Amino acid sequence: MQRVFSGVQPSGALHVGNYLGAIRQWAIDQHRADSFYCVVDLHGLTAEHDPADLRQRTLETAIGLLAAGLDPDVCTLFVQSHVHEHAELTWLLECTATVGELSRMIQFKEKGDGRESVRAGLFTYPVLMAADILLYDADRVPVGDDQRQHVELTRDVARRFNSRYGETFVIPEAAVPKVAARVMDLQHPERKMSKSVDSPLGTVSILDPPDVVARKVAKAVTDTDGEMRYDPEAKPGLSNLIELLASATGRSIDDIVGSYDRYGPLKADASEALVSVLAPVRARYEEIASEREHVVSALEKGADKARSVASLTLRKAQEKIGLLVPGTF
Ligand code: AQP
Repeated sequence: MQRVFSGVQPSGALHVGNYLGAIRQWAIDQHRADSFYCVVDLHGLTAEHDPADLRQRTLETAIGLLAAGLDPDVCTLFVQSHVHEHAELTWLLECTATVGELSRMIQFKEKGDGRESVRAGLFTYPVLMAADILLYDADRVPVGDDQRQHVELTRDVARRFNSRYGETFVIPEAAVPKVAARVMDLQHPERKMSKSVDSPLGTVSILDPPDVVARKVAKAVTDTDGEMRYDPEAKPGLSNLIELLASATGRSIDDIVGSYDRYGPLKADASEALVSVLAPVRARYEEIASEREHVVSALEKGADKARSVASLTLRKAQEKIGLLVPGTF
């Protein structure tokens, strides 16, 4: 059976980009593959954060994932810091990755913006992500387009480790959806929708009530030429709405482009489609949030299962790289 791994940072409220670009697929994959999903709270330390907020958001993100359809009796859902092997394997991989390849990571360049005060963890974060994936022998990593480069790095580091120290890691593949792989901010369609960027009208949370979704979509920035065309370069705002409608309904982009000649009706249908895709998630969120003990016990069970797999991979990697592993000498 194929193994799947993916994670989400508790860096803010989950948005439709996270849901359509990644998490919706996770809920499908859990029934087809041995699936491990993780709230990557250690990644949440890479930017300015408030400790109490991080704790709260970690729990809320886990509730969001359960609301989005992850079933803890079917998949393994856990919090990254509950499995210490993630941090330990990271060191071995930091001694395998190079400064040159980490310097080429687009997300570091964008988020770091050349500032000296940026946390070192933001620079090495893709190595922690490589450890997340490799610990579980994942064949496939369902992610949005922004994480494609990090999965590529994971592959390079795993191949390098395997060729220097002997077969240790499974080489994973990124699985990126055909549409909605990079949902753009509704107000600034030249940049992606982001949890950590303050854009109240540009970001649609998975918990936004229908009237709020409708207002945000109605106000979405498009263009003035009025020509119905899918062209992410020249018409990013309109193309984003077309992709949202396609992803939420399963309709093809060509079909959508051929069905509208004005932006207004397209916006109305996109907002209706988003509202209906998000309705069950919103409804489940309230229910799950009121059963806190259930969430805590699901996460504990998930961490136990994750640890049982991760500890074996870590031990194998420690032996291969030349550490004197207790019990083996
Ligand atoms: N705008 C997006 N469109 C499609 N997919 C997206 N993802 C993120 N943003 C979009 C995918 O959601 C999964 C979880 O994301 P993450 O927690 O790893 O965070 P991120 O990729 O850094 O993006 P965010 O949500 O915008 O968070 P911040 O603001 O903290 O950077 C991933 O599979 C991601 O590809």
